[in-house]
Amino acid sequence: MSHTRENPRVVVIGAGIVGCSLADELTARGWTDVTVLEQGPLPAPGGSTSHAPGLVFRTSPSKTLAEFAKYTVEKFSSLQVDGVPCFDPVGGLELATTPERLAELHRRAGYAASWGIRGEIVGPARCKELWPLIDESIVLGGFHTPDDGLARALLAARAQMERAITRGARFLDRHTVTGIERQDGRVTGVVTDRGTFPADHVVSAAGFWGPVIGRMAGVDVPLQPLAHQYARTRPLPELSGASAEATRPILRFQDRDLYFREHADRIGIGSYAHRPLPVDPFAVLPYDEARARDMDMPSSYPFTEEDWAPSWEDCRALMPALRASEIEEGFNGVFSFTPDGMPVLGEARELRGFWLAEAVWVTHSAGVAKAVAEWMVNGRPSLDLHECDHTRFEEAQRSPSYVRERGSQQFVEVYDVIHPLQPMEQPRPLRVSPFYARQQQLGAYFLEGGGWERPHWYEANASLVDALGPLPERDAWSARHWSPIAAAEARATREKVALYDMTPLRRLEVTGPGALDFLDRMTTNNLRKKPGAVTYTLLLDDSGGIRSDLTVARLAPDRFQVGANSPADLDWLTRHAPDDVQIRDITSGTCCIGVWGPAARALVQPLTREDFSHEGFGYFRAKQAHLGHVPVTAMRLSYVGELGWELYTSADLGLRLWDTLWEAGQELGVIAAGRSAFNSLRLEKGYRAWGTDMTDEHSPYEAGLGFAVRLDKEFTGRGALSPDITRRLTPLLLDDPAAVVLSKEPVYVDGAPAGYVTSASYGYTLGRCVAYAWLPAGLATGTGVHIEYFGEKVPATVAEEPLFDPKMTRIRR
Ligand code: FAD
Ligand code: THG
Repeated sequence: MSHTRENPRVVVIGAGIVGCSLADELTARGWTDVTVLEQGPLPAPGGSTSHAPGLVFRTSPSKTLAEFAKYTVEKFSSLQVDGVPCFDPVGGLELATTPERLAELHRRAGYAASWGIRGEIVGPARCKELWPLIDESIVLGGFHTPDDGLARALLAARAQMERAITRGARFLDRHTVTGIERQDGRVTGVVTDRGTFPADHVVSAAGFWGPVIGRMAGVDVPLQPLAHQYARTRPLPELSGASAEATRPILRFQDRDLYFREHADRIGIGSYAHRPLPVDPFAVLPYDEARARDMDMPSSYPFTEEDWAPSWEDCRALMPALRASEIEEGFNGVFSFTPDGMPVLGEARELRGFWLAEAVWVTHSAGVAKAVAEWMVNGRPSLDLHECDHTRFEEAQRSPSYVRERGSQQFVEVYDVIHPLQPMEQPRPLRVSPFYARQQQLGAYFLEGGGWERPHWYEANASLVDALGPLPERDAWSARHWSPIAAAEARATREKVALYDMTPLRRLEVTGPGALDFLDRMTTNNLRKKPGAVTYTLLLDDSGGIRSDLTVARLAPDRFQVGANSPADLDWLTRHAPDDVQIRDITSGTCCIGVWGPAARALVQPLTREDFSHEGFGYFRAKQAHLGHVPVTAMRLSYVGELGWELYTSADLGLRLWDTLWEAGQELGVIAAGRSAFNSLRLEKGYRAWGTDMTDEHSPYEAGLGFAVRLDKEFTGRGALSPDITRRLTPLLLDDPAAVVLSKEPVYVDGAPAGYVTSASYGYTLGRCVAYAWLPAGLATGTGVHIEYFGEKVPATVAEEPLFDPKMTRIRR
């Protein structure tokens, strides 16, 4: 097979910053047969890179994006063209003019500390010192990041292109890709207006043209191009004599959706304040036609004055010197927005050998290129990319209207203060479980995840709050998308019984004569058990990183139900499955209720002839049963750490199942409970959430999941495992019973940042906030640490797991 050859033929589509960087990273790894095809003229072919002002702010709530940006800065700092460096470390400054923004800047300072980015909160006087043109009387404070700065995007593209060429790459401009050739589900070549290029791997680095290239390949590229305004002032007398391109930090004024940089004696200003201006990528003009119509380039549309006017007033309020100035030139420049604001990366599900490196900012470009090159060459990137993997989107999140609506919303929200639990507003509701009508009747407070409406608590339980006694007061931020009702629901689950809608939990059906061997080889735990067994097991990659944690129920000799996490699990298993194994995602056609609490057995047993006693239906066992009229698959396990079952049935019978359980539970005091209580209960039990607490960057031993690894069998990733660890997913309890943190806050050991919080929730049973954090291994139980929350140092103590019910007496009875 040609694609497995030592030096495979790679065609990269697009010579923007991403394509150039990718050619450099691939050739650096020994893949030197790289052809970059570009429709426009080099070195400024007319895509988004050709007019990017190149601001690089590295801080992000996403660790992965921060890592991409750190690498970009590091790499561009080492590159120059004709003596001009490709990165200018002028620093970054974000301004707050409202108390909410100042709080947000503290939070951002926390992300920076968590991800290893230098930065500090500064007062208005220091802001003025850093940017003398601002009116500091409207500024409450700023976040200064001295190592951020300006990327010279076109120069960096050129430097990387030239280096790639010295290693054997070729760049062909004025070649427009018109088709993708394929055979037997694999890409074989790229068709252009000037001939066909055979290829073993093809990468779409076509920027906002991604959907156009995608259509040629039969591959979904969920991004929406939108125009964004950028303008330059006339020369300002205040800046006259400036010889350098820029000396002051790149500047953000998020309260007005604006950013600023110097262009010698002019100021460049970008705005996200205007209405979304979506662009149809299929209707973008070719380079020469755009030029003929007086456009600078295909990605640059005429400046719409009316959209700019309010922002110009905001600019002048911030920088009074601008009152005497004017805009000299401006344009509406196009780039990509995705439904969740993250890039779209990875090998296409639909076509082997066809890769995506799409929706990438200049800021993240080199980091993305490195990760994609590693992925192609080594089979695996060295960073956790699950937030960027194109397989993350659910079927329901791939429609063009979804991508357009969500992409536009990302534009609108780009600088907004977003709470970690804040749900999207549109399109909703998209996916609902069969119990939706009942949930509405009970006053469910819905948040959204994966397109699903998910109850976080039910107003119907408000009357239970009084009996709890006083709860600690919450600050305004942690009180958002939270209710004391969650505490009451947690209590009711520990003391009585509650129904949890587990429908969004991903379910795969794996069948066929090879199913057992396949699942056993793919995962870490022993699956060679009789039908009726359920096993908690891990999916590792070749390097021993955790791709997912699963429950595998053997329902029949050749039929398994797998409880999984993201859509990437389906993709990963499907990719590796032999011909005698079939894998089907059954989530949408089925539903699930978790019935948990000490009274769970008393609720369920009278409804069925099957034996649901402890002896007759052991922990981590599965059975088929009828509950009233409803056939269910029951599994005795519980993510909340209480006695009970997950009950699965087909979607059509879901409502009937809910009503049956609800009626039977009335005399037991059954309630419906939501995810807020659920998350609290699972953290008290120490049950990890994949993607949040651990990813493929972590080994099972680091994550505290060594108990699910059986070294006496063969499985993917086994050879790379080592029990020696340097970091550990560490349980913390906050010392002050009234304190809370949320997630991603930095953790300080001996006064220095040593790690970050992954998940946190108030533990209502424990009377303390529980936080899990990645910290150096070997911190003894009882060690005191600090978690930084809004700039405050909150004391916490390393705890011993499990924090709740260590003897499992509540589950195994
Ligand atoms: P592009 O640069 O668009 O490259 C894609 C290339 O593919 C193009 O050259 C195109 O001609 C080529 N191509 C497309 N179709 C075909 C085909 N069929 N055949 C052959 N070639 C094809 N980012 C930041 O990080 N910081 C900023 O401050 C910043 N400011 C911005 C300001 C504005 C006004 C705009 C518009 C964008 C800004 N961005 C910024 C975003 C950034 O510019 C883009 O995200 C980035 O340049 C995308 O790079 P790319 O290589 O993916 O795409
Ligand atoms: N239910 C089902 N499948 C799932 C989940 C679920 N798959 C994905 C995700 N959630 C997996 N996560 C967990 C985490 C912990 C447990 C179950 C699923 C659990 N652990 C026990 C423990 O750690 O003590 C038992 C482990 C064992 O006995 O091996 O219960 O919620 N269906």
